[in-house]
Amino acid sequence: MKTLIPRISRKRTTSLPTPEIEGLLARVQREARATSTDAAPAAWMRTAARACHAELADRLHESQQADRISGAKRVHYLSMEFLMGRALANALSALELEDAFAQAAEQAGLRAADVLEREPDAALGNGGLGRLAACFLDSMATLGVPAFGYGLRYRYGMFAQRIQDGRQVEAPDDWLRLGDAWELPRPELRFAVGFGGHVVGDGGLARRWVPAQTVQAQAVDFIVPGHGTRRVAVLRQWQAAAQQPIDYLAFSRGEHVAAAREKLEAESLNWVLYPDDSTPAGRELRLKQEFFLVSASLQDMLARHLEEHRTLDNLGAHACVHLNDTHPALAVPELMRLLVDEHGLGWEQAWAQTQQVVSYTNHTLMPEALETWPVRMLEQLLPRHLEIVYEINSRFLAQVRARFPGDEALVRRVSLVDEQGEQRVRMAALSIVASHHVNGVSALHSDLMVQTIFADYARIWPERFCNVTNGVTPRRWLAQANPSLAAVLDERLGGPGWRTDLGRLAQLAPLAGDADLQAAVRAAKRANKQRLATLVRRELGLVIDPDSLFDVQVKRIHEYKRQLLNLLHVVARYQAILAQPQADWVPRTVVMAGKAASAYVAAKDIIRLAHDIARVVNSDPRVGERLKLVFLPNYGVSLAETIIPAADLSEQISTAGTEASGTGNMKFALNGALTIGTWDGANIEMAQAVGREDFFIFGLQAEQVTQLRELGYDPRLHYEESRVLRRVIDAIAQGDFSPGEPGRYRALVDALLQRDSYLLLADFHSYLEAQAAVDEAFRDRAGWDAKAIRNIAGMGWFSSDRTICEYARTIWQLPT
Ligand code: NBG
Repeated sequence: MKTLIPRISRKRTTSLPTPEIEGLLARVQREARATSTDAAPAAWMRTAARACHAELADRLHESQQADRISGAKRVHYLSMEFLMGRALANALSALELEDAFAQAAEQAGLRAADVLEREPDAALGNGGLGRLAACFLDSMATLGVPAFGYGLRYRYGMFAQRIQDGRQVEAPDDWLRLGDAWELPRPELRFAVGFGGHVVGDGGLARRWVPAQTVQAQAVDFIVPGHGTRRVAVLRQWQAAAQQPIDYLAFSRGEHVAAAREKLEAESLNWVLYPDDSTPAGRELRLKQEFFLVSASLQDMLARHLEEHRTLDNLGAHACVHLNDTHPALAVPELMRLLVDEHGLGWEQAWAQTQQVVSYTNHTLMPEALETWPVRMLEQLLPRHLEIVYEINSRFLAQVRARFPGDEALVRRVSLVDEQGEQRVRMAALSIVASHHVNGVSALHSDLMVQTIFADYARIWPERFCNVTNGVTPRRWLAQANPSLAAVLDERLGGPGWRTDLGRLAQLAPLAGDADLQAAVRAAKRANKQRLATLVRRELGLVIDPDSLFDVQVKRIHEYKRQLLNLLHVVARYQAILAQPQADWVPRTVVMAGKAASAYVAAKDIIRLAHDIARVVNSDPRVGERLKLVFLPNYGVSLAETIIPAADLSEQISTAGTEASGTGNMKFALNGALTIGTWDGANIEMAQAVGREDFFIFGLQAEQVTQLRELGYDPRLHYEESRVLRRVIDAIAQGDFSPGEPGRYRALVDALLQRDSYLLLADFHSYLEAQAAVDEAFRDRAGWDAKAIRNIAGMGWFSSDRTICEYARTIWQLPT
């Protein structure tokens, strides 16, 4: 049989038999040929996705079969967000088909990259928390941890960000418009989820909830391939559907819209991620989403457990339920309800099982992010759950009173119900009380967590709290995003094994001075910078110099992450260049990207300011190539995959004590960027792993931040003392960057001078000094390359494989 598929020697032995690969690629070619040239890359993308998916579905079946037979303990990772990004490149890589695919595409006159780019991102998350969940699924599959991710199938994920006249405009992200070849519908997995109604009972602890409204939860699976293994994990996403698709009677009366009311109401649960919660309707929808996720997931888990074990007495020995932040905390009362009311367990027995299965990760210390729900709202939407929360609370508070007699202030602080003002249920408290382990996501964050927000609980249960520092998957964030560097590593580390054993990167450290290695790493970086420059030119029509220092800050826009501090530096540098045009400047391209929450005014002002500064700086002929500022719209996983490998410098500049961990910081260093950062989150552990000499650390440390705030911080002092700072702030305040509207940044500047809640002014000079040190280091190319290599070498520990091993051992207590 004549085939168009070239015979390729793959570096690793593939687990797919050759005829299947050929069949897969032949099918792609056949279908793609049948379409017009214009549609060819998109057709290739969809066909390749379908073909990979068929293979992954077989592997899913195998993995699940194996777990059933072995009676394995499974992890159920509940998360409102999974920021998966694109799937095809990852699947091809897991199936070891990348080279074959690229060559076949080439034969058809296409570039593989153009085909892969046609896939829309599954942007079902906001930022770090959602992307962490995605990295975890990749690692669980790769390590063979039996795992289900549970999430919602958002119809429109995170909004798409457009920039109009320098301002963020949100648009729905219609990522499913072409259908999704990766979805595996599971029509047999349907569960009813109730809302509202009332509770009936006879005074006993088991009662019966009679919901006023019921929707169907329908499972749709997304298969997550493991790398170097046939194992896969599954992300099970719930789709809500009405009990009855249409109201037939209403329809017959000609009331067509009314006939679809129930359907619309049910489906609205799946429309968007995080609906705007500034309105009561928005908040209620969010609460419904959270409950919908946990109820469907737990019913699915219990049904499987019963099928395999016939009893729920041993649930804790076979199941872990992990709460990714408090968003799925309703899992606690829902599991209790299912066990007590539906399955007839006694309260104590049910509570013992619940405590054996539940664990919880906290992802932020920001007090405003600690979730609470009004009792009134729970009463209406989830009356039985509120009763259960009260029962858990009264038993818990009785324990507290017994152990700390007379300390009513403590009782008030730790109660699951906040009684100050409108009564509200504290979701973190609910999660902690039910969990066997509660972890933070970096060493500093976990320490601060038990010293501050959870201090009282840590006093009651010190043994419950622990740390598991975050990590990222090297498959997506190095092997796939940075093939040039990956090739260098394959050569220097004796093959591709580092992809699943990232600790091997340490072997590079002694080679940091090797001129050949330096040249290879530098060439890879140069190619990535060129790729980014091409993208910037295409997107923004702006020419940037790939030989300038690429200084990058990409992440959600938030005041605590201090993108504004970055901008203050850009303005200071701009003014300095104008003042000393003859000085020997290291040319810089500052790249920023990130989305602001739609109701977050200050964050949106920062985006606008970045655009105003960029317009002035980039068009000033006196500056020329010495400084450029670029804001790339619509930041997401795919854009990150292009930007991060191209960075020379990674900006991780949060106020110390505010960034729980960061994971972008790890991705940058892994790709050979040097970090300018504060002593915060995982920056600390990274600096320790790499060596402080190869890190640009600046600013106040967390303790100093606390002290300064206690003493009373006055930002004006810094403004008055520093001429440089004054000129920067005055320029913004008087409209140098917004000449048509000088008062545009009044609010931003006032907030800085009056409160400066995140201590930008206090850290400004230290930041400028660190930036000057960066320039100096960059002048010495060999020295810089050596630092970059030592950064890469130090990142082995920051693989999410290591993170998942720690969770598996210490928290989930899986057999090793
Ligand atoms: C974020 C933190 C990051 C951290 C990620 C993942 C939330 C609530 N928190 O610092 O801000 O890296 O979680 O743990 O999104």
